Amino acid sequence: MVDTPAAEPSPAAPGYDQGSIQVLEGLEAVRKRPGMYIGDPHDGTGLHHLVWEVVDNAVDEHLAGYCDAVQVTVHSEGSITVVDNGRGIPVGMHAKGVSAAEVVMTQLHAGGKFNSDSYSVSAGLHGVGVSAVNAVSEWLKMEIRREGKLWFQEYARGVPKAPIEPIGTSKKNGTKITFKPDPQIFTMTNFSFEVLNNRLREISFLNAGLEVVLEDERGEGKKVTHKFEGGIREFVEALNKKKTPLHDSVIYLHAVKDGVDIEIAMQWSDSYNESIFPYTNNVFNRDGGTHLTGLRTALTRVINQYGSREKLLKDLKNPLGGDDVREGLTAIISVKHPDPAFSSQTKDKLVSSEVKGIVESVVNEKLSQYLEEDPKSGKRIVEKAVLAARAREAARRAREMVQRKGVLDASTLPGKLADCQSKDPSESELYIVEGDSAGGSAKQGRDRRFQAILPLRGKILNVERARFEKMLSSAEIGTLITALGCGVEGGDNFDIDKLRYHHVIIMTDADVDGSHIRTLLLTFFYRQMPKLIDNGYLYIAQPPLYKVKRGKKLRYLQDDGALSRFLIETGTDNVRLSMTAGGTQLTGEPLRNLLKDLSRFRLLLENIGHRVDPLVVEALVTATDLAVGDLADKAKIETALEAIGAHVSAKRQGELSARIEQDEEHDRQRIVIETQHGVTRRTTTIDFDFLSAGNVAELRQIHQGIVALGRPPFVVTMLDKDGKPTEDSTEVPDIESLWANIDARARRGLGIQRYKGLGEMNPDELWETTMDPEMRTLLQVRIEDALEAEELFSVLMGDQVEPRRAFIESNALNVTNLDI
Ligand code: 0RA
Repeated sequence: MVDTPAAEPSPAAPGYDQGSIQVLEGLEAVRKRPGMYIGDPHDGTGLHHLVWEVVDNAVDEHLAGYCDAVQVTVHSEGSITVVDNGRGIPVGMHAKGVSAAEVVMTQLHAGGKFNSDSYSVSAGLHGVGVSAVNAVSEWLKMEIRREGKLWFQEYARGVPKAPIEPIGTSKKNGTKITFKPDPQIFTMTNFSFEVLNNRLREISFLNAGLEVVLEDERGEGKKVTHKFEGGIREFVEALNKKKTPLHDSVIYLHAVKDGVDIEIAMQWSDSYNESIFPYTNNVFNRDGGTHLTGLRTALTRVINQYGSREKLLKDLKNPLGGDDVREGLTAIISVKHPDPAFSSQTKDKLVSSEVKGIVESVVNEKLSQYLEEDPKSGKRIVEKAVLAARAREAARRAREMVQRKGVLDASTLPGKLADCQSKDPSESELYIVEGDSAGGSAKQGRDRRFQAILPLRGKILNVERARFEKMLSSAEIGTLITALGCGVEGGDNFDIDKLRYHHVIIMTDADVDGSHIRTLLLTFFYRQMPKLIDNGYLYIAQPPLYKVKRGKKLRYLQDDGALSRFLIETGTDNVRLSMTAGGTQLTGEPLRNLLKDLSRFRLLLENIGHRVDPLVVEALVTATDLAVGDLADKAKIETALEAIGAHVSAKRQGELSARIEQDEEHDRQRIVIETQHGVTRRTTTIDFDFLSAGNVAELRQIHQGIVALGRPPFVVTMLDKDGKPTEDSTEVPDIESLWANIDARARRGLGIQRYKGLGEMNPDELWETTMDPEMRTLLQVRIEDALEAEELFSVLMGDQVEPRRAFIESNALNVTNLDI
């Protein structure tokens, strides 16, 4: 909550008046209803949206011709940095002694006031600007390089801590924003590398020459750079990487007409799918719109014209249809429009009517020209369309055949299906199970009144790459369609009312093969029965990863996180922690919180350790209180260096040397510490950036909590049933050993089994953990956000296998936690 400043002006930001009260009201509105402004704060959409809002501003700078590099860095404690080399947010004084930058950062929709560039994407999905990001950030730090200076300002929950001020000099230009999404607002605070990377890659494809870097400081650390001089041409090449193109070079059309910039890249391959991705101002339009319609209309016309002129259509009774012309086509159409109109706030569909005609005339003219100039490619493209027209005719006949055979209706249920007794879809469930052995256990363990089991053997056909008829002829898919009873989209006879189960549950192993099969099934449903997903009928089962046994008591745990919580829980049960020096004693919840803090401390240090020497950082946060401001003070730096040296040499042998350099931009010193331990040499730079980082602040905060407990050694004492101390008591020398002691205590007498697959569970276990509606966890599959589902899905399916798996593992079409 933001304090109301009306009665008493905040000392940090003097001069509050009517205007600033309105500002606070605006920011407060965002904090109260974050969903309305930045998207759902609980499922990751809102969280990632914060990044897009800032990145979009950088892209605007690029579109205006001032920025060619953007870097996004995910920090390990939950904050994120976006740096660009654009013009920098204007810093001049605006009305009432407030800088323009502060207005941009605190007033909703303020960006446009200072910006008259013609194309803008920063209207964003919800069109609120970076001030919304600021409002929902626990803290935000902003550095602006502009007019020869480096300007700095910091905010807490949208409120400036002090006016913007120049803190150094710089010859560069640009903006750097670091923010920490507020955990009071976001329950989902974990940035997904995949989600960030996919969108950032897409942004760099859509903006030729813009370099976009994503760095992930969590875990082992990752860094990827995207830069495509060829822009959407390279996008199409990437989409077609695993396909066989019919012509070598991607067809590229570009024109600016009536203030609208149109770019189209296309290439036909021997595949059977149409993949046209329409964008407006860098935003994907999942439902297409006037640009897509214009392109389709013109394509059909140009290719028919060219085909008949070249006498390539002689054998056909009818002209080529749109579907024929587009079979195997991969295309990007990217429109930059100064004032586009959309059907909805989420920009699913472009409705600006003039765009259709503009696109048509561009394609009519330029594609005809292309085909004239490259007749070899032209001929191949037409021949492919002719084949498609013939195949379509054959397919119609084939479909009539299969329909007669009954694959598409449920009159004859497949033998592999163990159906349930109920005929009421609303209470019936179908488990699609990987492998016959798990299928066997599921059949024995189920409640046959309402649960049906369909075991699938091996990998189902990859439906993305196959023609409809071929797919139907695959036994596994045919069985599945028959069991579901509702037909498929491509069969023209899909009927959701005929679906026999309202819970269709995919149950696969938690390994690589299992995730691949799950991906293939999701693709199948996504392509052939999207309504099943729309209606919320598709689920993913969540078998547990661990079985934990103590005596006769059994627990099942979902994942590694659950195991570690369980160990803390049991390890602190009936335990008391006390200081020998007297005073503090901890039991129960406070003790558990201490252990959670300790585990967080270790995790943060471990993460930092991938880049710098963690022992130096530990020394910095535990043995000094060096702050950003102290970097201008030689004496304070010397004192801190001594303390760091002492801490490090007390912990291990090795060399340590330090030097002090000048950090011009921030008008401060920078401490560079070189350490050598065994064969590892490391450099740790302690500077403005390092000391302002969120992880250093959090490490310090946790450490202070621990210091407040009192001095080691500690005593861990077991308590009896009545909470009375027993004889069983151990002294631990320091806080690190406390962790080991509790962990060992927790594991004593426990049998921990890690399941490798469903096959390891007997029917009872499978029922109890994964199938019993009272106990199980199910993930509901949703297609909500166009960007994160449809488009990425298609992009990945045509692409390499690895990222495809990773996508499904980390977001499985925006899977949300349903039960429990
Ligand atoms: C307002 C006006 C101008 C640029 C920006 C805002 C701006 C905002 C952000 C946010 C992240 N990076 C950014 N870069 C620029 C126009 C500046 C001018 O006219 O000089």
